[in-house]
Amino acid sequence: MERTLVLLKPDAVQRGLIGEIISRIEKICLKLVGVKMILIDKELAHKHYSAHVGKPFFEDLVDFITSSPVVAMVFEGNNAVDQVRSVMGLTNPLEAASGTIRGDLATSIEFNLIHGSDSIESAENEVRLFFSVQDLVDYSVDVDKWIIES
Ligand code: D4T
Repeated sequence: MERTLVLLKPDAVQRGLIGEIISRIEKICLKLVGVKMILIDKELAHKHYSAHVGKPFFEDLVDFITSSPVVAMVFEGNNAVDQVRSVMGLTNPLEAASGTIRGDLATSIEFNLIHGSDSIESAENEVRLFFSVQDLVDYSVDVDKWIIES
């Protein structure tokens, strides 16, 4: 079953939006299989954002993500990667559709509340970066038969 990494960024935690954002993801029938609150250190931030090294916003991005705790989560379900990207909305909240997390709640491209893996390959790498195998829980829910395509 497909899994994806979600980070509720420091602005989401500081603004008291943890519950609201988790609720929106639960409502699209993705199952939470791992969760922890952590303070990301510079080393982890550099690894997580390695694709952005050298870009003009890289240092600000690292400063921001290490500035305050984040909630790291793994969600599982059909097309989990694309489903989360869809409910997140576009990177820039000004371009994100109404009804998406960023479109409704985020304040700027820097303070855009949430990270979600952008491909199945990055999801596998990112889940490994933030969670060990024993941190993730394998369980079924009774509504699976209404959710999981066979
Ligand atoms: P993340 O990676 O946080 O899920 O965001 P996206 O996948 O939607 O967007 P991204 O990788 O292009 O950007 C990563 C991160 O950098 C911030 N950012 C981005 C920024 O501060 N200024 C910028 O110009 C861009 C493009 C926002 C998200």
